[in-house]
Amino acid sequence: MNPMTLRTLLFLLPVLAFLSPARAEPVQLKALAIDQAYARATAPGQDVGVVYLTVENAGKSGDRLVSASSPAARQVTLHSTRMAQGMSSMHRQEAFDVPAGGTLQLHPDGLHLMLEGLKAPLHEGDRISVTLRFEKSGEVSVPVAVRGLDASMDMGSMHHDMH
Ligand SMILES: [Cu+2]
Repeated sequence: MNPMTLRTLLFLLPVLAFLSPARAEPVQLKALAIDQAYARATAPGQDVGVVYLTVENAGKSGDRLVSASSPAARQVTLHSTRMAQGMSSMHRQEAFDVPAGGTLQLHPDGLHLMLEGLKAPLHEGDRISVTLRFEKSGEVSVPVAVRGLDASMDMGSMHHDMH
């Protein structure tokens, strides 16, 4: 590699890092760091979406995620997914615990935020925002990247009539 190419590369590296959506900084709210927030793209006609994220609690006391909202949806609810007799179903939760020194992890197959009454379909590459409200730490708005349909398990096969 000639020195000119190397210099060009070194110049471009910070730019590329900045452009990469995977390198989004965690959002800090007091002792909580909210990270890896993403939603799944929706199929035409589908008016519900799903959001996953992690909340790391560096503090000495536990907190609870008690509600969420988004300009992209009529309402956002807290859900858990359960398997029973080979069928997965979703159940509404009052709150998600964020243990002291621990991590709340939302993921396919487990806890998630449900976007209900989507105002527009979610397309891969879109960015929406979700506001999270914690019992003690207060509220914060986090950017949520929309990933493709294969970014998580097939939520489309789930029963949404269990709410
Ligand atoms: Cu759900």
